Amino acid sequence: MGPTETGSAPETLASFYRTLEQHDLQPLWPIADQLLTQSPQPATKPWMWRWASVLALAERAGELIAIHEGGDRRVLSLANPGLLGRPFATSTLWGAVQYLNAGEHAPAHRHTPGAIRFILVGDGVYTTVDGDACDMHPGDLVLTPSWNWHDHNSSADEPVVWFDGLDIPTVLALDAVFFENYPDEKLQDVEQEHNRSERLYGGRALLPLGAAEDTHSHSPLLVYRRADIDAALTALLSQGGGPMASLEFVDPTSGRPVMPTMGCEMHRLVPGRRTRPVRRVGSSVVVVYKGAGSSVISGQLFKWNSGDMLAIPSWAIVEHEAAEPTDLFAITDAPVIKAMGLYREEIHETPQHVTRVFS
Ligand code: GTQ
Ligand code: FE2
Repeated sequence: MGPTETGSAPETLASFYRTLEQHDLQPLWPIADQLLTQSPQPATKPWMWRWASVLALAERAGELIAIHEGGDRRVLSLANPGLLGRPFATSTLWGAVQYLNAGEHAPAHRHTPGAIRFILVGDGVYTTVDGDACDMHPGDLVLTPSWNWHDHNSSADEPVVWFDGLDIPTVLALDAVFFENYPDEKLQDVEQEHNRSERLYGGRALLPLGAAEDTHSHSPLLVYRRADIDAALTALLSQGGGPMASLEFVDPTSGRPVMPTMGCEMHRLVPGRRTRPVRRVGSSVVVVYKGAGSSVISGQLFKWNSGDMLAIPSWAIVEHEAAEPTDLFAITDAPVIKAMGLYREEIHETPQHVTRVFS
């Protein structure tokens, strides 16, 4: 027998709900519209971390914290205020600044979360990735994919600073985190000449025979150089004309994203031209590699300069406008969203109304 037209008595319902709770059950009907929202409602807030303050605090960490204190990495993570104190830039992405003093070494370990390094300041560091020493220079991208051993080594006479992007929140949500220190917390032996992956896979459409059929979950090319990135952006921009030329870093053997869980992009903005408002499913973290300008994210204006870092939540409407020649580096969770068949994007015609200014 079904319920009556007038509904069940409030006391009866209240008692029923208590009983459900005691049985570890929850009714859908009171929460349906919070779960199945018309569109994504991210907890991630549009946010910005200013280079000047991040760098000053990283320098302070360089004075106060020895490399071996905690995790063997001197890293400040971007903690999005929307994420309740969790150390994540967005709901799916870890963004951080890593600071290595002159002559320091960060011993080897490996973990299932994958990482990228985008070098910001300084020269004279290499990261050894499963035995392959990858030299790092400003504007280069270096991959340390899932479960690859990695240690960072400085022979510089000044500190080196880079941006770390990892898929930690995603791998955590999937309960797939594993971690292991290298035996005796040492550095890896470097097998041979540096930059092996680059010599084999870099910069040319010429691959070792069979490489394109090899099955691997990430790019075998581990370094992407600033000069190549710059040339690719210049070529793209001269074809498209702007306001923005965008490229994706890919696995040269497959054309796929560099990692299954994280995408890397570079965008060049033409000064004085505003990009069309666009929103996409999936979040990203943007690093202003060089330049100055502003972005409107969900109606909020962010004025940025070189080194500033931004969190862009899923489905937030985004527009950029540079005041001088600008290159934006970004990590995204797009490979996950796309693999799951969840990708959507919307391009809008009219600029957003700015309702707030980030400060
Ligand atoms: O350099 O190995 O930002 O393991 C977070 C976790 C950097 C690293 C991070 C890490 C590393
Ligand atoms: Fe690591």
